[in-house]
Amino acid sequence: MKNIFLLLSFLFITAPIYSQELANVPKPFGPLPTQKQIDWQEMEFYAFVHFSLNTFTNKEWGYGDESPALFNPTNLDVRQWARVVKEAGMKGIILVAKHHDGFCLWPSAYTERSVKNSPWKNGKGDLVKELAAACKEYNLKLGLYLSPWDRNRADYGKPEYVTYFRNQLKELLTNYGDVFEMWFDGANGGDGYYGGANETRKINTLEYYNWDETYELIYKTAPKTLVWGVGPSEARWIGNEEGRAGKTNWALLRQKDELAGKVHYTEFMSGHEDGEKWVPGEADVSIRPGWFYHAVEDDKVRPLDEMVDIYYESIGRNATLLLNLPVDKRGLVHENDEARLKELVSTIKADFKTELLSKTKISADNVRGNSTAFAAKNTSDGNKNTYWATDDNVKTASIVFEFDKPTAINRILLQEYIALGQRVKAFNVEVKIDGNWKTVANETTIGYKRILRIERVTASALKINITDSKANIVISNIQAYNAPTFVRMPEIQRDKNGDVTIKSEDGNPVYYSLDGKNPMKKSTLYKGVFRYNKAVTIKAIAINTVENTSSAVKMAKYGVSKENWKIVSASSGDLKSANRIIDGNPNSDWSFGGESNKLPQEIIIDLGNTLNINGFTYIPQQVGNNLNLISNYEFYTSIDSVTWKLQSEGEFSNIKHNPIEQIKTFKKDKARYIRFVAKSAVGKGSTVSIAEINVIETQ
Ligand code: FUL
Repeated sequence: MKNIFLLLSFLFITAPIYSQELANVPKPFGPLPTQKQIDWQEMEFYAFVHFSLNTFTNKEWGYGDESPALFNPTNLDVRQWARVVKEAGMKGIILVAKHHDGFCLWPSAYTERSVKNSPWKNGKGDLVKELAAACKEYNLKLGLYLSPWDRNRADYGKPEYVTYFRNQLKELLTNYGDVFEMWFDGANGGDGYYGGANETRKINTLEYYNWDETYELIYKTAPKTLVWGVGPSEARWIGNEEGRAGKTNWALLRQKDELAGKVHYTEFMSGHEDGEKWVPGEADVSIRPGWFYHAVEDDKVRPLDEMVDIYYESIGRNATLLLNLPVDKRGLVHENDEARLKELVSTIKADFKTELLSKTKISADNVRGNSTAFAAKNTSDGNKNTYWATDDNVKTASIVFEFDKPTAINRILLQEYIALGQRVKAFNVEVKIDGNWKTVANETTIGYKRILRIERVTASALKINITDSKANIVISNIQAYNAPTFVRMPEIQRDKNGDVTIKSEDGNPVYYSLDGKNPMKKSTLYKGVFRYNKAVTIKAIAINTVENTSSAVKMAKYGVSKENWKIVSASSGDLKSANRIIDGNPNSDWSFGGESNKLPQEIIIDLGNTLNINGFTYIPQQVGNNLNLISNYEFYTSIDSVTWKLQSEGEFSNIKHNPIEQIKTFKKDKARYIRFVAKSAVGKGSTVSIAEINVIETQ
């Protein structure tokens, strides 16, 4: 009885205060996220797995005619994938259930092109099911990728294929428990097997799939699933396959324009300030250059420096990070990839070890209704549902954090309370040093999360000035850290003659080795350009002498230098500048073809000596916006430049969105001359460009 009385009096006294504050809650502004989108955004970091027939055929895109019998992992262990992902703090795994070649990792009732016709588990396996179970065990969410493009199906391009596609969608969304994200890749149309037709088929993606209807089906079947990619999706591609969002990054998109084909994908990096829908960005990137596993990339796992930058430029720029781990032929995440992931995670953990603002004195020059419910200190209470808010129409305001004593900081993390919309258009950061305010950052959007890396300063106070906002300010979290100094790896370059230059940040001393062993401080100190024209693996580290810390090891692998190489002829283009394709510098390129020189076009190079080679690499143009990329090629060798032998031909798959070094291998042969033919280009034009051509030498 007494308790009831107490409760009633409590309600009576407190209710008016709460209702007043509730009534004063800032009004939502602009397009808003759904709860599903908020939950998804809070996942922040999750994995992608590309593992299919391509893993066994060593391709990035299958043509569609590969036999399911090739799918034969020797040691497949999805629990290993889940463990690696869990240990990295990622929250889920998106599995490529069907890539462009049409092979299905689950025994689909609608096709024979699946695991059921592979030797794996005698055709009794179901990889999607196994992974769903492993995700459950490790408390990870499962997502699935179903390629709309199918280079195998005879009916691709006809209405029947859309029915097939939807049937498969239903299978995936009903048989494997909750699917947190459904991934529809944009690559669609082109040449393929198509049931033996071996032809080029183009479709209008937006019309062909009737996405409105397809989405209805998805939501009816699986309302918890967030749909990514093409159609009226709930999350967008970030516009590159490098995992980098724009510094300015709105979670909004003019999706109507996009669906009308009026938005170029490069706009996805920043979204649209005036977008009419909440369509946040997801940054996808592979831990290696390719999406599928290729043994030649075992030593090309992205360096730690790059991985750390990716983290800060995706999660730190209001995007989620979808990191691909290409499972190898055994059916495991490769140890090199796991090791790099561990390095990344320990770097990030160290960066965010001790939060520095929660013990400061916090004040703001405007607090909504002067109410504690919206106080400045809410940005530092560890509660994601409380926030600092300003009065209506107050779109500029400052929040100040005063330290007890001067404190070193170099990371600042900010979060808007996105349930009420994304508002901030511009802000800057000031620090107080020896009594004077100094501006250390000038930025634009915040969104769900923004992390700034600034030069380390020792400050007695920190001030964030919101200088422009779409509506009043609503910020839920502000933190600061003092991350350990990250020593960046040195850059290694070797030119045509074999002259090696190594550069480091801030002139940090560099130690290197030429014997493949990891360099240490006892290794050779780099004192300036040196010549090394034989085949070599150069490894180098930079040392921060103040803190006595080292960078990660930078590795550069070279064949015999190109000092004896000569351009013999080219079917078009300026011959003199063609030397740029053998100058050892991937940032200089040369173009040929063009309006009056339709493809195919070719170039012949004299290697100066007869070499044993078993492959070549083509580095496409790296610098610029509209890269002139070769999509199909032929590669010949000759000893006398009279008789030529075709060593390799085919496509540079996915080069448009991932213009990485293309590595093609073939059976060892002697070659003095090489002839590289550009058969077709990405896009409409016929100008093609080469940054560098290399050969792979062997004994
Ligand atoms: C691309 C695809 O074409 C690649 O093969 C890969 O699946 C990547 C994630 O998306 O557009």
